Amino acid sequence: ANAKIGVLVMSYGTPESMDGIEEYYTHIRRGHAPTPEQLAELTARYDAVVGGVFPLRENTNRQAEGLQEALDAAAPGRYSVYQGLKHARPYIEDGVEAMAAAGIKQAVGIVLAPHYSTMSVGSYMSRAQEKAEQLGVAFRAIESYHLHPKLVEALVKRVRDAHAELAGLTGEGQPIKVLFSAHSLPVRIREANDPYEQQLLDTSSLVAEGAGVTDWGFTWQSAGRTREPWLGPDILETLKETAEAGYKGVLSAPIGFVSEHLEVLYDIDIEAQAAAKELGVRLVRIDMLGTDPLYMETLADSIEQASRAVY
Ligand code: FEC
Repeated sequence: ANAKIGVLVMSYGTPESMDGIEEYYTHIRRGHAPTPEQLAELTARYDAVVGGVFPLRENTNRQAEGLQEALDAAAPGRYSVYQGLKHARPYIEDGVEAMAAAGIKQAVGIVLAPHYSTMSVGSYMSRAQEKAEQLGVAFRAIESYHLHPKLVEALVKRVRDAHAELAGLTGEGQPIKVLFSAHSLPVRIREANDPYEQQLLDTSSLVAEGAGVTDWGFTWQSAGRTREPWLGPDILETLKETAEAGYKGVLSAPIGFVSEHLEVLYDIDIEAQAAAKELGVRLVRIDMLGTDPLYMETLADSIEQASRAVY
């Protein structure tokens, strides 16, 4: 029972360089290469925010290191952290292989995204589970941690701070709307009673309550470019309605994400920001969690609880 426990920390993954965008996009599309137009469009989005550097990789590396430190503080020597990415190297399967090669027999998996959907966390976990089974590693999945008190506390602080900043910009007495958001998914997740939407609403309402915010809503962002219907309304639509209702300030709280990457730096900071400007509305975004100790402790606590239950 005292053997080392492997911790597979999983994240979305990002290309390593501009040359890697096509391979990455093909992986996201389950082996179907994008058309030249699609590739050019995605490349332009990366160019607009990162100009050759992909912040998600560095952010995930830092979070994995921060988690190792938090685990070492809680239980010295007991856990060893490995990375596994959904759409880039080291892939989820590579992470499980690295653990097995190090002689690890018991593992816990956690995703750097707090809310569960069959199409998000569920698909990370089934890939990890399958590889672990092949290699004889016991694997326990942590499905969500969206109501962990420390996660909520970290988000409450960010909403409070950004709300105060925005109130300073819009001026005394101007109405401010807080818009929580997360990555949209195809509407068909509803057929399987997927908990994703409810979990996101639960986090939003706890954070709003903690921050003393009563005027808030939830909206989707970053819907994929496919032919099937995705969950809406999209943040660009919601921004327009909010402006039309007379709001002068919007606080963007993308609580489905935990670090700065394309879906935040482009979809919120460039695209939604431009739309807000056009509408005459001030838009301020909360800081992302990154390696906030409260977030690292959220992950470490969840891992400790899960591993104590089985190992
Ligand atoms: O910074 C970066 O390089 C990566 C940013 C990034 C994050 C992210 C998170 C999520 N996604 C989720 C679901 C989908 C589904 C499709 C899809 C497509 C893309 C494309 C890019 C992309 N995603 Fe992503 N996602 C990020 C980036 N995502 C680029 C391809 C171009 C496009 O459609 O915009 C559609 C797949 C298909 O075509 O069938 C579905 C979910 C999350 C949040 C949870 C998580 O982090 O796992 C859900 C970050």
